[in-house]
Amino acid sequence: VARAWIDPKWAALLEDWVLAGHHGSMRFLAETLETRKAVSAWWPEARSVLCVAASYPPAAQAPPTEEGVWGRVSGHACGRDYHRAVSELLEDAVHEVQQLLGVSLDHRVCVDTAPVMERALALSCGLGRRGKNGCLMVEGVGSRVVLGEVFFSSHLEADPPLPGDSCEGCDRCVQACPTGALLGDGRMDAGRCLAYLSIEHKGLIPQKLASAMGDRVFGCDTCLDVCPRNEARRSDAGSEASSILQSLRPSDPKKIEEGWLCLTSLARLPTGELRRKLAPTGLERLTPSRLRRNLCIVCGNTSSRRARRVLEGLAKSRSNLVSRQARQALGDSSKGA
Ligand code: B12
Ligand code: SF4
Ligand code: SF4
Repeated sequence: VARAWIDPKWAALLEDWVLAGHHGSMRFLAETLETRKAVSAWWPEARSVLCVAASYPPAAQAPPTEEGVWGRVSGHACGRDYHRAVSELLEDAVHEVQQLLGVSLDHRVCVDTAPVMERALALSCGLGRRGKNGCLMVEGVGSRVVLGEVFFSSHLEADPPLPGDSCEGCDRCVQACPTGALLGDGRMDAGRCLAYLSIEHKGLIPQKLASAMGDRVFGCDTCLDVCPRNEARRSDAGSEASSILQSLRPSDPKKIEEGWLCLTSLARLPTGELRRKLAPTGLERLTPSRLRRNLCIVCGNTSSRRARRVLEGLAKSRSNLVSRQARQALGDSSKGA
């Protein structure tokens, strides 16, 4: 449990980060800066916050053996959309407590759904420590967790932050980042981060960064995959692991659960069907044209005739973004001819 209060050192850090332009084109971060710096600016009555971390297993590292061009999906986006899944869990928990106590609690649930510094709140009550990859690391669990909060207008006793540094001389994530986005002290230049480019960025992705995307079609897990603190969960890859999010996953769409999307099949889907297929998952956040843009990039990074045929089709897309990204990828991929 944390106080509904952002430590001024984290508020200042966020402000400096935005002023330095490290937020890339995520304008919503600059526009909500003042609100993020103080919980009271978002909800003046908030006094306490229950902070939770929901773990998820890593996505399968190898693509399925079936034929096709496969795109890698980050673990946090496999299966059911975590924003909805964790919000429902938290609402259910509050409901149960209210029933037990026979009271009505004035509260608000947030799972990446409100302009608050979720990592700062989790750090302040000792839910975990900060890694050099910027992520909150939970003792014995690692950083493959998503965060959620229940804000209350009542006072609850707050927990203290954890002492110590969990990185202890390690800098594997900083070295492994394919684009050098991690600055080494917990900060990142989001404009260079593949998670940002594939999920948040709306425009064309320049060829140098597109090449670095490799087979990633949604998000990037490299700085989580190399972290020794995440080793305990590595053997769970692609299995029916007993994590909170895994237990909430529906059986459809199967391949997204395993962490891979068949791009050759997706490329053939009309927009309406594409939307329907992705609606229950975290990939819903991508518009069909941004998903097709990412698909072009992965196909461009794949040396196969099949990938080239997909690109030739998408080069004729009515979406300016998709056709430009496809043409850029074709220009770069004489390799597949
Ligand atoms: C914008 C955003 C992004 C951006 C920018 C990420 C970033 N590092 O700032 C992009 C699109 C790149 C992104 C990527 C990912 N994201 Co994101 N993202 C957010 C969002 C909406 C805001 C984060 C923010 O304000 N960033 C600005 C920085 C300055 O603030 P901060 O991260 O809170 O800063 C803390 C630490 O990074 C650290 N720190 C940062 N800089 C420095 C510098 C110094 C000197 C020190 C001492 C400390 C320090 O301390 C700060 C204390 O709060 C949050 C949700 C939320 N509302 O908080 C989710 C959130 C941070 N993302 C999340 C996830 C899961 C991811 C990905 C793993 C998804 C993926 N696999 O593709 C990647 C991870 C990339 C990474 N290494 O951070 C989770 C993180 C869970 C965790 N274990 O920490 C969050 C909390 C969403 C959630 N509810 O679960 N994300
Ligand atoms: S998510 Fe990928 S690109 Fe972004 S900082 Fe981590 S390793 Fe680098
Ligand atoms: S890889 Fe090493 S430096 Fe990076 S977060 Fe994990 S322990 Fe810290």
